[in-house]
Amino acid sequence: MDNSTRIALLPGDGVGPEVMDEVRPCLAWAEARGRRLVLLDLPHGADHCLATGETLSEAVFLELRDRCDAILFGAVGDPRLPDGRHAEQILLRLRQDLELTVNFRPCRPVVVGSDPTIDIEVFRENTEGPYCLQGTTEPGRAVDFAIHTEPAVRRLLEAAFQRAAARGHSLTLAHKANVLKHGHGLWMRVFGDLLALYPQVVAKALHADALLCALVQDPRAFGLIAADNYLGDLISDLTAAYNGGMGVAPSLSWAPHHPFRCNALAEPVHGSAPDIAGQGLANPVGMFLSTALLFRHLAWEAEALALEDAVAGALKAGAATRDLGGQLSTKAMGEAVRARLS
Ligand code: GGG
Repeated sequence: MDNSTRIALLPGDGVGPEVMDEVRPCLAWAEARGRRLVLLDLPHGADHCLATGETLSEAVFLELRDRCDAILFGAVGDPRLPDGRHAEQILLRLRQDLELTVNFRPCRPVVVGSDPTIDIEVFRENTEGPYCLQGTTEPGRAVDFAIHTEPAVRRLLEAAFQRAAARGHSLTLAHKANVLKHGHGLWMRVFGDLLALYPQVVAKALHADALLCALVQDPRAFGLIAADNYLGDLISDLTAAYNGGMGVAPSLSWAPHHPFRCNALAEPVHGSAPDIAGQGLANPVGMFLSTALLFRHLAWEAEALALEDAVAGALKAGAATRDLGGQLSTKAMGEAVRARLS
């Protein structure tokens, strides 16, 4: 039986293909080190949708779900498709239908000038909340529903408690249960259940607005932060600012209950950035660090560490794209990182 790891590459839109091109050689590098890999390159995104009318067919979705182990994703979003439906039907569908509840967004600063003592990990629920894609627009009235289900909330919080226990870190739940009584009331109840099961974890719940103020004032006071889809999205963009901004931030999504063969999607936190696409201005670091998270998920710890060290080494030596105050192109930044991979 073929025991290769099958990874689907979905570069997507805007700067997605540019940053994806920089990590492709890292997959070849992992193979050269003895990892058995089969790659599946997929064109899905705005160009493909405009050319064929297809976003993500059922056949492709099933191929991903049942015959791949993981997805490496670039970015999605294109001004030619302003209603964002293709983004919903590709990225949000993958997160939801693969049940990738946990979106892990670490912030461990390595950019020159950032504070290396910050060590925050955001656990964002990835499939529900107001991003459930259900709502209506009527004349003079618009409604977005937010759905929170106990299995997803419990899965996300259990993963966060387990990680906090393993790392000896504090855990803070971001919520607005004072106004979102139903949905965030459920989060508070499940959080309370788990508090009793993990007495070793120093955990508290904070109103998200107060949490954001405290996070700006003293980021070192935070360890893990757990949040629903919406709050987690916002909080993790703020934490990205502690390490050079959106171009550097990585993420990995997975399903702790392992419902399907495909159980991981790695993608940089940044979107498609159409304003700078195709100009060699994108920072590939978020994509490199997301690839490292995927390597770790596959239990390729040596490769994950080597890639993270290569990124840290390149940044420390002064390699920087424009968003970090440097002059390097996407490609030159990629080369600076890869040159440190042994
Ligand atoms: N690589 C992340 C990305 O492409 N984001 C675009 C997007 O539509 N994001 C929605 C979300 O992250 O919830």
